[in-house]
Amino acid sequence: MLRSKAYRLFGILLALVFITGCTGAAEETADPGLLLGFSQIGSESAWRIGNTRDIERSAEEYGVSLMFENANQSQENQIDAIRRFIAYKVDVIAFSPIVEDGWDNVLLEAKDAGIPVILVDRDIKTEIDGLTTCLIGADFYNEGVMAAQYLIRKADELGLENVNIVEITGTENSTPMEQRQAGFADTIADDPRMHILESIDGDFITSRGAECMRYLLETYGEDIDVVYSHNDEMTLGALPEIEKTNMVPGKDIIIISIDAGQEAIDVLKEGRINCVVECTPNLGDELMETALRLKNGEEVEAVIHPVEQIFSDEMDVSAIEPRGY
Ligand code: GZL
Repeated sequence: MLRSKAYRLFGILLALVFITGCTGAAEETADPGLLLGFSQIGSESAWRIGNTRDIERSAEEYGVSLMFENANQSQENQIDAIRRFIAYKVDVIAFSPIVEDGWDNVLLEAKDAGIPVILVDRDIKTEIDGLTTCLIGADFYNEGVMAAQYLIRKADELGLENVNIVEITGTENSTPMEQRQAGFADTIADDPRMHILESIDGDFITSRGAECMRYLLETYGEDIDVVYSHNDEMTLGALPEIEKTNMVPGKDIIIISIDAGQEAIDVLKEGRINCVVECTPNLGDELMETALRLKNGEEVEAVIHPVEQIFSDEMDVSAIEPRGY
């Protein structure tokens, strides 16, 4: 009796060792995890730097191996980076396209290589279906709408009968530039008080924002009632140019910006600008979760928009929490 029990126990132990051994072997060949290639536009703004920081943080937290390349504002560098990701056989490619056109060839190469592509932040224009799987980024059109809705409320509050607007736009042919411009223009279109004197390309950078503001002040001077700037860097470049005149920004000229980085919130609190629409750079977690779903062969949403808010002189700005970018 005892002998048969011993044999049974031995058999069970042997089976356990075998299963564990097999499982151990399975673990050794387990999925090494996701390898994600990401091409970033550059480091042109606090928003962009915050976006990069959040993607790196999220990759670390999700255990994703990140191949990160900074294109320094060059579409050619982004295309080269995507080709390197293809050659390296990454699991998923993600990128923030600096402009909307010119991606078909390289994305067809990624498609032929069987590598799914995620758009982060900005979109592309193409006639070819299936080049990308998902767009994770802000609803830029709505940001333009929110900016215009604030201006309409402000004009009502001040009893303005005529509102002359100058617009400093982001990079021409980029999604945020085109949609922020369209959302704003469509929203003021039926308001007879609103007139856009001129729109000028500030390329999302501080120095160009200053140059644009200098030109606009020389051209329109005290006729300017509103500056609508597509991002904080250009706004922060424009402010000192206005302050060289006898006009006070935030009082004589209504200033509306977009991104809501810390520096913009600081000048909002100082009363030097009147409104800043949030465009969150924190897209890392949505990117990692979507990339992991694609690697596992799961369906993903076509568009993922983060929730965004507006900060303005209509609220207690002293209560605005630190922005983190
Ligand atoms: C918006 C992003 C824009 C920011 C700018 O999602 O594409 O690019 O508004 C940045 O600050 O340069």
